[in-house]
Amino acid sequence: MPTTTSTTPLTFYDIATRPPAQENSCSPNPTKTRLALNFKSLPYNTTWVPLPDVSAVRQSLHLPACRQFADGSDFYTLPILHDPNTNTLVGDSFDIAIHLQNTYPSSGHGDLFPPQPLNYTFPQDPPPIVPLSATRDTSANPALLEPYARFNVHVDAAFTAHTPLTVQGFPFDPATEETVKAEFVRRAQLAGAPVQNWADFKCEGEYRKSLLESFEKTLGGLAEAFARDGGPFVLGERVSYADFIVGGWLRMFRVMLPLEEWEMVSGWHGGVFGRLYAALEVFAEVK
Ligand SMILES: N[C@@H](CCC(=O)N[C@@H](CS)C(=O)NCC(=O)O)C(=O)O
Repeated sequence: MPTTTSTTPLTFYDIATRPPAQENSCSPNPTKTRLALNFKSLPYNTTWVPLPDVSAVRQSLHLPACRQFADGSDFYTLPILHDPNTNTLVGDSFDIAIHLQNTYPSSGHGDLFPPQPLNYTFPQDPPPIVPLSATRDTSANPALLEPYARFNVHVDAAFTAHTPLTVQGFPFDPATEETVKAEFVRRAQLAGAPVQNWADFKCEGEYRKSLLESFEKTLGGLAEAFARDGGPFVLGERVSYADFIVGGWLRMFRVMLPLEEWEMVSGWHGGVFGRLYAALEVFAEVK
């Protein structure tokens, strides 16, 4: 049984998508945080931030950027967590999970980081597309936390390589849709991509087919981690932050892929990812 705490509610900053958030919120790194907060059964409120306001909100909290764009300029991101019980602000999903574990070690379902090897490796050198923040503090227990940190980088790389499949399914908040589309085009241009407008992100025909094949193959390597103890989680029946790392990305693909493709993904490799997604539902409540 999860234990409950009498803490003051925390504030969790997530990216606003098309309402209702319960159906459409799907940013992978904030989702990792939501799963961890729900696992810990902590009281919290969500502050939904429109995507064009993320920079201003993060800067108003005096949190440095933990990513950079292709031209080296700062890329301000969410999630952010404010914990009034410790007077702490944390601005990276992995750092947040460590904060929750250190501050509330036995809350909710207990240990987010049980010892496990987590050997999955993305086949190419993972490019630092979605880096961990430089401030992550694994020093409390490097032997325990480094495998999770490494798994986070490799899983991020595996899914990020296949995000062109999702772009056209982005659940835009109608209030900011045009601004956000223009911003995504600007970022792609900074990275040297030959795009002039939103329609140029289309991923269709042979390109889509080959990317789906690559995605299936890539997920095959990751599926092995879940096969070892029979699933649905990496540690069999015991959920851990490793499952939330993958779950954050599965949520994005579930929301953004056409339904028939999501059903394909859920069924690949003996249904490992469909079973994981279903087993994580209990931690996925959007509040
Ligand atoms: N290393 C950071 C990366 C955070 C990140 O990349 N967040 C994305 C959403 S998944 C974001 O805030 N994007 C804002 C934008 O695209 O403007 C973490 O794990 O928290």
